[in-house]
Amino acid sequence: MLLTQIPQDFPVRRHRLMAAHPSAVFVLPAHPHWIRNSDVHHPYRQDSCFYYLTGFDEPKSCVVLVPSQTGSDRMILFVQPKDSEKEIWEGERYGVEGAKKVFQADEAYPIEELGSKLPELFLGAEEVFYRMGFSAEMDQIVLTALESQRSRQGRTGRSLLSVQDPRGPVGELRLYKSLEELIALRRACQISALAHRRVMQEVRPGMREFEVEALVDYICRKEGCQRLGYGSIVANGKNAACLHYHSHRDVLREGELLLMDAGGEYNYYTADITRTFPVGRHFSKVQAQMYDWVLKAQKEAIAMARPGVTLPEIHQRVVEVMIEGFLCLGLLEGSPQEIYKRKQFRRFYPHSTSHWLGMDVHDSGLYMKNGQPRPLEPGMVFTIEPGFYVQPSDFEVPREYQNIGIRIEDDVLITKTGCEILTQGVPKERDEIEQLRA
Ligand SMILES: [Mn+2]
Repeated sequence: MLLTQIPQDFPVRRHRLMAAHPSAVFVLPAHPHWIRNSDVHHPYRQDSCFYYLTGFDEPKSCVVLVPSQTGSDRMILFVQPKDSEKEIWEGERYGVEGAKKVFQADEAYPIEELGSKLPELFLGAEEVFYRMGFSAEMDQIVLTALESQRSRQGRTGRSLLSVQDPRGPVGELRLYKSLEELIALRRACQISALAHRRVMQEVRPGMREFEVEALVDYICRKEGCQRLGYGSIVANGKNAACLHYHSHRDVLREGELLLMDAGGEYNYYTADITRTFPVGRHFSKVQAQMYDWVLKAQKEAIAMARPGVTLPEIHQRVVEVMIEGFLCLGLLEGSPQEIYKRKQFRRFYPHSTSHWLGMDVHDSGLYMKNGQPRPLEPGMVFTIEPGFYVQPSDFEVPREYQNIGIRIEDDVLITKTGCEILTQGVPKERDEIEQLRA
């Protein structure tokens, strides 16, 4: 079903971007539609930066943002033209007219005309934002246009065009979530929390990991998510020690823990939640001990999240708590300072604690600014996800600790005074989880 109108957020974002770069031209192609085999494609999802600026979700298109001397920047959309024959197969298109009428493009052309129109659009610009290496075909079009423009512009005394990655400036905008974005993100988080909760209630020994994967996918979509924001991780027992585990063919066994990392995507914004719970009714004693250290680290990290603090500071505190846990359980020996300095904690906690979250699960935005970790500011959203993993190959660990991987992950929004946990709706206290499992 085609839209007849889109929200005003999109033009507002474009104006903000162009106001920050008044002599730049932005060229952002749509995400390629990857082929799975022969003429069958993978499901399509628009590139996040492209969507953020346009709201346009068709493949084989390109947006060009052009400054103007009068101060009113222009959007030119290159799109797939209407084609009744092709639309029978691929679905209805907006076409050139729809690009102008619905998406408020100042001009729109068939995508085939990009190469011939681009040189004139570069006229008067001082820099071009284009992601070099996007695709051989697109690189060729942009490079040819740049070269033709450079050869003309050289004699005018104007600077030659430099090329930069648009994900820098667009990512900077995306890092601070607007009220409209937060509505979508909150919804994604609520739905995903509900899905985690239900999965926690429904999982039974003997189910397959991919069955659980289908269940979380179903609940998220049933509740209004268009898709999941990333490939879920559903890992029983020792599989949880593999951080990006995806084969999902194993069977859930009584007595082991299930780690599920999954998040629904709502209107292009995704949640990112991990919970670890017993496949049976209860945590074993060792599982509970390990779980409590992860939970303690996670809570301390959340308590630290407020404006001015940095992600490395939060990570450091998490690592300190986890080292205390590894020492307490007798899994490591020595002084905490030495273990920290030699990074020996990485044997059981090999990843970092946080990443930005938004349209992409690992969202855009620089982690460092002027060579320093950037202080958190209101509007930033990120994950807090400490873990504790015993690798199956780590035979030096006592037997009862083997085959266990635990992670607890929530999403937080930095507010003026602290943070708001967006994924409150899913329990992480052991007794609450065991209640659901009963
Ligand atoms: Mn995550």
